[in-house]
Formats: sequence, C-alpha cells, structure tokens
Amino acid sequence: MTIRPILIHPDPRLKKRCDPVTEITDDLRAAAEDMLETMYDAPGVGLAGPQVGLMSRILVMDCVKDPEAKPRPMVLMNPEVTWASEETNTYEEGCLSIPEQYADVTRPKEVKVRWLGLDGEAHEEQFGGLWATCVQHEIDHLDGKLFIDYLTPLKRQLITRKMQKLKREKARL
Ligand code: K1U
Ligand code: ZN
Repeated sequence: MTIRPILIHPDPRLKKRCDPVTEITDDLRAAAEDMLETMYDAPGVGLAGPQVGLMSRILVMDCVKDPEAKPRPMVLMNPEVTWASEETNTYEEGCLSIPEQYADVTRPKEVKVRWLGLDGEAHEEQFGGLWATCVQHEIDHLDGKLFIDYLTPLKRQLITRKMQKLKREKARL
C-alpha cells in the first residue's frame, strides 16, 4: 500500500466530472487500498478519486472517529443518491484538497446512497450524521464540485488566493 499525494486546489482535475467505473480491476483494488491508507494518514474521514488524480467514480470513507471503536473502511464506486431528506443539517466542512480552511455548508441531513462495491455487488444504505455529510462531500468531488462552491464568490476567491499562495510556497521548498 502507498500513500498517494493529495492534489491541492486550484487544480483542473478537481473541477472535472469523473468517469463511471466499468470494470473492477486489480489496479482499481490497489488504488482503493492506497486511497484508504492516504485518508487515514492525512488524517481524514473521506477521500475521492480525483483528489489523488484518479478520474474514476470511486470514493473511500470511514467516519468512525472514536479511536476505541472498530474502524469501518468503506469503498464506494459509482455512488448515487437515491433519496435525500427534506430536513437539512449544517456542518463546518473541511477538505484535504483545501487545507486548514473550514466553512459551514448546509446539506440534506440524511441520504440513501446506492453504489457498486469491490465485491462487484450493488449496495444501498441510508446515512445520517457525519456519514451523510461526508458521502455528499465526496460525491460532489466526483462531479468536480468543492465545498467552497457553496460559498459566496468573495469567500471562494479569498480561499482560492490563500491556496495559490500555499502552493507557490510549497513549490519553492
Ligand atoms: O474529501 C475530503 O477532502 C476529506 C474530508 C471529508 C469531510 C470532512 C468533514 C465534512 C465533510 C467532508 C475530510 O476528511 S477533512 C478532515 C476531517 O474532517 C477530519 C479529520 C480527522 C478526524 C476527523 C475529521
Ligand atoms: Zn474534500
């Protein structure tokens, strides 16, 4: 397993819609394992393909935050929201591709999601709490959407400028 570098905004790959997974290959299984390792190392609770330059509809997540509890690593391919609650929830979101920037985002409080698993089977589950926020944030990544796209143009521009500066500084090292 390998920790893969996480792309930092702005990057054109983070703005593209990803392609559906059509075949579960050994390369894709290896990429899923690498993505989980990269997510745990960051640390984060989710990670989507484009964040590591993989332009396929694959995401990983594990929102079990209690270090004493059993982890629940999940790999979702071709995820689709099949139902969303009318009730919403506001969560202060972060993003591993936009380090150290946080903002309130309002989304459906609960969602039902259908996806293809690494076992080749279709799965469906209802998510609530941080799981619901995270899966929606990650599906947005697969559609080329970032949490800052929910903010005002001014706030988005401010964060983008900070990230451009961060990338320039990192490139100088
Ligand atoms: O997609 C990503 O960039 C990962 C992101 C997912 C996410 C978190 C919170 C709300 C929505 C989506 C993160 O994991 S940011 C890091 C984070 O939230 C966290 C890190 C360590 C422990 C607990 C949370
Ligand atoms: Zn993110």
